[in-house]
Amino acid sequence: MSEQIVNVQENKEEPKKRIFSGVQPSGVLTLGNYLGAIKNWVTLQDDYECLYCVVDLHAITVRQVPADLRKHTQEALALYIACGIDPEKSCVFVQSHVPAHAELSWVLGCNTMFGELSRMTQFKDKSQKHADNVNAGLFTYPVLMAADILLYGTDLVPVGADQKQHVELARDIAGRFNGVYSDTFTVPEPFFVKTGMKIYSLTDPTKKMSKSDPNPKSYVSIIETRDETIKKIKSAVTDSDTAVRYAQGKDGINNLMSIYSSFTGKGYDEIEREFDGKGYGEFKAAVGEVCADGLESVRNEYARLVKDKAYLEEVMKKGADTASYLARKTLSKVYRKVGFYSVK
Ligand code: ATP
Ligand code: LTN
Repeated sequence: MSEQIVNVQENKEEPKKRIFSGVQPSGVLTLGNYLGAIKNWVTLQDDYECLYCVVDLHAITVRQVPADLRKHTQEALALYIACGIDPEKSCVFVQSHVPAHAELSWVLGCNTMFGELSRMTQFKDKSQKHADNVNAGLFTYPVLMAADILLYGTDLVPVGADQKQHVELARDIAGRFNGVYSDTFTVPEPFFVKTGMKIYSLTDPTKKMSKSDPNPKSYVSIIETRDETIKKIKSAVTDSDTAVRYAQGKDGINNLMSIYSSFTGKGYDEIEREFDGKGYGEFKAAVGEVCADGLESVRNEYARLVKDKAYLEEVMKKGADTASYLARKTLSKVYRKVGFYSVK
């Protein structure tokens, strides 16, 4: 493949740092994914060389309905673009389209200790949640994630706090491999764009808002209708107090204040003043409005894009070409270093 068709490549004069991140197509993306991840990815595109992946290989660590997985993969890609990721600036692709992820994952797995993987809290959480399907993939999930990151010489990995342990493991694996086989991988840094940006479930505000939650009332989907969003926020679980205040024990209100703040840019003091003497009903209606308004352009753009399958597939193909080119270079180096026999 020629260098010209690769839009993400090492710029020899002014090297930009490289970023890699991904979301699993395990459901319809939520307000949590938007505010906690994708919205931040958009702002990084000009200053970094970004690769944004739809990590479908990771998604099958939990049982998926095949037709839904296919649909959610296409939807996730359309949503990345609808949220403002520009495929001309960033490499947008689907993980299973680049076989090097699975290939590197095997080699890295042979350089990762059982004990290290046993300590991963996401494995412990997910194996409790899916006790009937504690499969080997769920256990080796972080190795595949390390492969995603290390294949591209990634400098920074923008993720939510829940993924910090996985990025640290990727660093440990890279460091160990470099020690044994000589310098091969860039050791990545986790990159938390906005601390505290965690959105909680609307039905249980002590739990993270999650796209795989079986109760759709617990999350705001980025693409549901305006009325649905307003209705869900209106019925969000709060407390028996009446004052709109950010305080300990008021998880539901704190969560709504954080959502309101993200869309309006207002601080908590200002929000408290704005709703002084007004009840929860009025506050919830206002949060619903700003949230529905804030997502409107994404919704509209998504509705247009999702119908354009030809365009989405073109983006997928171009992204996979770019990513494959970069990934192959790393994989060949790794294969050589570990001693795999190569024939010209
Ligand atoms: P699942 O429900 O399948 O476990 P999820 O909705 O929790 O998935 P992921 O695909 O695991 O989402 O995460 C994608 C990105 O979105 C990660 O960077 C993660 O930190 C971020 N993210 C997910 N949920 C939230 C949330 N509620 N608040 C803030 N960020 C979130
Ligand atoms: N495990 C991540 C998704 C993910 C990822 C990655 C994020 C898979 N591979 C590489 C950053 C870099 C999650 O569940 N949020």
